Amino acid sequence: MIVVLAGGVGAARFLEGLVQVAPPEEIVAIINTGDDMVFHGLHVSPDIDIVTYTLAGIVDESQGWGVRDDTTHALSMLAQLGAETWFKLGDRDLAVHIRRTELLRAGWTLSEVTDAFRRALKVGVRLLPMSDDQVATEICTPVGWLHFQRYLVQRRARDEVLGVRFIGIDRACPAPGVIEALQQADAVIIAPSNPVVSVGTILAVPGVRDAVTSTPAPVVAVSPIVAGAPIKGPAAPLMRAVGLDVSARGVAVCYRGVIDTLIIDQADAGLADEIRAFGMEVAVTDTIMHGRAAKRRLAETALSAARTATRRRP
Ligand code: FO1
Repeated sequence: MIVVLAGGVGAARFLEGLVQVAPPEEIVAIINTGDDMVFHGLHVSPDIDIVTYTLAGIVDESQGWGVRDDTTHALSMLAQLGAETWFKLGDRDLAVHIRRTELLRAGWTLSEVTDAFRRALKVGVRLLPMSDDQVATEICTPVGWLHFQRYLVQRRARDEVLGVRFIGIDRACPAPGVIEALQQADAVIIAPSNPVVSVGTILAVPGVRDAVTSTPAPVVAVSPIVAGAPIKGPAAPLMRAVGLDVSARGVAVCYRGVIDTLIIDQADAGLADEIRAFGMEVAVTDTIMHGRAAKRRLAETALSAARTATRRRP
């Protein structure tokens, strides 16, 4: 079993490669839910949906989120009725949120809903929310604490980042299957997702960091930072805010003691020795996932790094 710690778009693309080289039913993705938010009274789980739609082959690839060729009639009507519509929810996407909210209100857990939806959309990979309990990632800015989606989408990441917190994390339990998957894994791969918010949130769920550090499986991470910049998203100000360098070196510092091997891009090959000195192995490859073949190659590299890894965690 291969267990992947997953945020949104980067993780979804990595998983698209992984399903080309490993049977989907042998892959489990543990997905960040700190980005979840209620819009129009509906529970939206962006990272779960991004991964589900991508693996179902229905994602809007140009955005990385939402459903391909979706329409926005409901959103136009909502705007006319005075609702806030900065978060662009397409009509098909809305159907998912309506059904999710309906099932949650009927007493289903987020894990149960996520599993039902991935089966309905014929996704073979098992998808586990990091927790069934509510956790909200908030960003401290000069205008106050903002929910991650308000910071990223509504205000377009324009505010200075002064800090990050995960509301509800202390009381959150790992979702059923999360700890077991990590304990029984043959390999754990940290996808090229934001190390501070996506992966950082998953690792902050009580019990998860310990399960990753103590798993007998090799733990490999793919750096989402290439040549000093994130491939996508607001990792740079968030990394800086928590005192990390925006570089593959900063990613290594963040994952020190958690991983055995860091996969970095060819553009960062010059940092390899410095990163090895942090107590991890380094594999250098092309990490930019343009196209199906590039995704497959990165997944192959991650699996081969896992096969050859020696335990470097304390
Ligand atoms: N990101 C945006 O930049 N603008 C949007 O309007 C937006 C809508 C949206 C709707 C559903 C969904 O699942 C994701 C959506 N995203 C949007 C992406 C998302 O907010 C972030 O990329 C993730 O939270 C980061 O992982």
